[in-house]
This record gives sequence, structure tokens and C-alpha cells, in this order.
Amino acid sequence: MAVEADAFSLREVLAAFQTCVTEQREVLLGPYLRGWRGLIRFLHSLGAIFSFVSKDAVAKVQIMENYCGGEQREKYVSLQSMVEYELASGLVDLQKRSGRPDSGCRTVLRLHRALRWLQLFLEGLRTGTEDSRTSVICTDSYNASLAAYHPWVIRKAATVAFCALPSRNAFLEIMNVGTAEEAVAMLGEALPYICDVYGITQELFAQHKLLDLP
Ligand code: 1PZ
Repeated sequence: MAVEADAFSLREVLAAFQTCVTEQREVLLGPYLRGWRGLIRFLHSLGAIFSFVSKDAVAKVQIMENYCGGEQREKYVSLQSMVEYELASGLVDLQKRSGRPDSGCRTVLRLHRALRWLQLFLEGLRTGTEDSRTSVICTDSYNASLAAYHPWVIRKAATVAFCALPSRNAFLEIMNVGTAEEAVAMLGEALPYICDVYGITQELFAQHKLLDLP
């Protein structure tokens, strides 16, 4: 029983991203952050070597959860309403960071860039073969996405941590979705939704020239 209650499957996490997008093509922050909380939980299961990553991700999700539960919570229902509200109220540092608290826009931008890494990484896992090396898939995905935004020391720490990743089969297994084949099939179903969330966010941020927020 206890084991079952603790059972944690990446399927549910990825499904959160499926429920993010509304009929009006808005991205809802509630399920977006729930998806992130689940990813962070999964990251914890990969060991302490990734704690520098999860610490930063937790801090960013926490900032957003505070906005979503705060006085202006109705402005933080979707990414679209957040962008509109924060820009109209002058809450976003556009050139350099001032004494203002971290805006939702700059915080989501960091998570959004990490979502691109996730998309590439999971796609690499999905299309890999049994003897593909997870660390190589992870490094390639990182270099093609997040690395561009990180200073040397973080790139170095990330690359070292990637070497501690389990083999592709073990990785697919700890996703707790079933057999490796079932995990691959689940990724094939879930990834289009993550792509969709990524694409809508990218377009929204590009439209408002928010892709380089400090
Ligand atoms: C499966 C293996 C997991 C590997 C995770 C790959 C991502 C490596 C990212 C390492 C960055 C961590 C250190 C913190 C960096 C921050 O400086 C930046 C910019 O924020 P700012 O300084 O501007 O406030 N933070 C980020 O880029 C956000 C990184 C979030 C990474 C979340 C990964 C979630 C992994 C889920 C695993 C299934």
C-alpha cells in the first residue's frame, strides 16, 4: 500500500502540461507549475548531485506560486494575463535588474528555456537506442538550449553532473511508466503537448520582446 501511495510516475507530470493549454490557446499557470513541481520531484530521485539544479528550479517555482496565491492572483491565471498585467504595471525590468522583486515574466522565461532543454532531452531519450548514453543525450540537449544562457561555472557543473545519469534503460525505468517500451510510447504521446506549451510561450514572449529579460 505504502509503496503504491509513493509511486510516482512521470506520466502524470507530463500530463500536467497537457492540461495547460486552453481552447483560446492560453497557457494556464496552475498546471504549468504543477508540472514543474513534479519534474523537480523526479530530479530529486536522481540524487544529490543535481541539488544545485533543483534548488534554483524550486526557487523559481516558489516565486511563481507566491504570485499565483497572492493579492493579484487573478492576474496570474495564465501566462497571457501575467504578461499583460506586469507590462502594463511597469513591474518588469527590461534592461537590467533593479531593486524590484523578480517579475513573473523573467522567472517564467528561465523555466521556459529549461522546458526547451527538457523537450530536446526527452526527444533524444525517446528516439535513442538501447546503448545510447543518457549523459551524451543530456549534454547535447543542454548545449543546444540552456547552455547559451549560463556562465562557464554552471555549464561546467552541469556537464559533470550529467555524467552521473543512469543508462537509458534505467532512466526509462525510473520514470515508473512501465517497461522501457511503454515509457518510450508515453514520451511519444506527451511530448507534443510540451512542444505546444513551449511554442505558445515562445510566441507570446517574442511578441512582447521579452526573450532577453535580465
Ligand atoms: C535529468 C537531468 C537533469 C539535468 C538538468 C539540466 C539543466 C541544467 C541546468 C543547470 C542550472 C542550475 C543552476 C542555476 C542556474 C540559474 O543561474 C539559471 C538562470 O537563473 P537566474 O540566475 O537568471 O535567476 N536558472 C535556470 O536556467 C533555470 C534552470 C532550471 C532547470 C530545471 C531542470 C529541471 C529538470 C527536470 C528533470 C526531469
